[in-house]
Amino acid sequence: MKDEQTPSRARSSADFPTGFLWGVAAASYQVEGAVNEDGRGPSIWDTFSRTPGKVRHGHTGDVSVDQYHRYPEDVTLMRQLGLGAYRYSIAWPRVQPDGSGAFNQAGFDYYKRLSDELHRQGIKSAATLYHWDLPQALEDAGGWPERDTAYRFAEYAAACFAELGDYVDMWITLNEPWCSAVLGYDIGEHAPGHTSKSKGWAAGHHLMLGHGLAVHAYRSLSGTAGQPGAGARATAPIGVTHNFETPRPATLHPEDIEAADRGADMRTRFFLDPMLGLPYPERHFAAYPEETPPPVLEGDMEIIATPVDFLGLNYYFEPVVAADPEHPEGFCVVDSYHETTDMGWPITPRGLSRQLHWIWDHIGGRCPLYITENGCAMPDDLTPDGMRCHDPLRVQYLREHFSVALDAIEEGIDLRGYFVWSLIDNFEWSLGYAKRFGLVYADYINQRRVPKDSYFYLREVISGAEAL
Ligand code: IFM
Repeated sequence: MKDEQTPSRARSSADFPTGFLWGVAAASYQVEGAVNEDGRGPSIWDTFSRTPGKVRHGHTGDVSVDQYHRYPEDVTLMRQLGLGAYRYSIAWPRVQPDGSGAFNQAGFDYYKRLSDELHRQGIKSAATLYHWDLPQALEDAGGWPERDTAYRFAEYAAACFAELGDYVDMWITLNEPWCSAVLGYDIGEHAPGHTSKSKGWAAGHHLMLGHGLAVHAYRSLSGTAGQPGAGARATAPIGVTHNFETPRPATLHPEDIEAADRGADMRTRFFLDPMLGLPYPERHFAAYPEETPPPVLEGDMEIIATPVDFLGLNYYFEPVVAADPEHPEGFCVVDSYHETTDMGWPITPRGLSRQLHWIWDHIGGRCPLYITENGCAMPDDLTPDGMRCHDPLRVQYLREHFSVALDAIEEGIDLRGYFVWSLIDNFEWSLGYAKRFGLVYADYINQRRVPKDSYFYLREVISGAEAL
């Protein structure tokens, strides 16, 4: 096995297949700001971030990097970087303030302006429909643990396909439904902050049901006058983005190998297996007999299994797990020897290789993959003159992960693109602005953007001038 920190032999972006898509990713609540403008309704993250003690330093996404107003400058930074695509998310409460009923044209218009600007500068528009900002009114009605939220999501998705179908080049239904379900409803670290395992499972099921209904609606677009979606094209590929975990066993003892396998149950199999027509991982539910398993109705699993055009993977690190008889599922996460990022996450580029192979084998190669997020938070600072930001650790992190991605392609995995998280530093959820993931440094006082060394590194990689 290759050492974690050792990059493979030096190659360049020219070694990636023709058409390989280089992009950056971001999410509405993390970058847009303008939370009270042009008819946007409140989301669960507006509520959560205003609740004392939920977000570090009481930070909110009220302004963030103000991309709602400054998107032309940000798109220019993307073009100068040589990017092929921008993966952003549509704020549901911007286009449908209450999550049901009336739509808000001004909200759609913002995403049309953004897409027009991207296209004008030669960049594809990749829209995620749900990156965690549920309209507050839907949460007040029970949120994702309620089945109706899945139907509301499908209705919202159909409206986006109809309005934005001519503007979007790639659709992603959900971003990391594990986070929405588990961090939001089971652990409570994210909005809306509930702590119930049964609610987490119900939320996960309804998120994936909403995903399936949305893909189904997309597939049914006929353009026939009078039908929902009339006039919209349905030619752009559609998929979903997950943050799977495929843990590494701490040792090669059978108990640890079994522990690592169980570590993939909730994080990976729960969200992936139903997409493949397989049942939920029952042994996960069996470990918590006092909880209520997901409320699956007849036909749900078939809807969730509606085929997608691609699968998006967000990869940041590979956890190490060991057997733990005290834990209901028999495993626990243990410390690893790796260096860590500013999030405390181990730097494990070879884990990306293992995950790509795990997923590719598990899905039997049935659709292409994209890395829809990868990147790292580092303790970045501007130089004393305020003109530069040296981030050698991010450059090294990216170099190692790019190289592994290329290895995976050469090993036969159909990986079509790579989106770095993120263009600019932004609101990192419950950690507020304390963590910087950007290729560009954000000065939150004056909204100045300062490209970091990693920005110039990526520019050279994409142009082929720099080895990976
Ligand atoms: O900032 C998040 C993003 O919203 C979802 N994926 C992980 C990123 C870093 O934590």
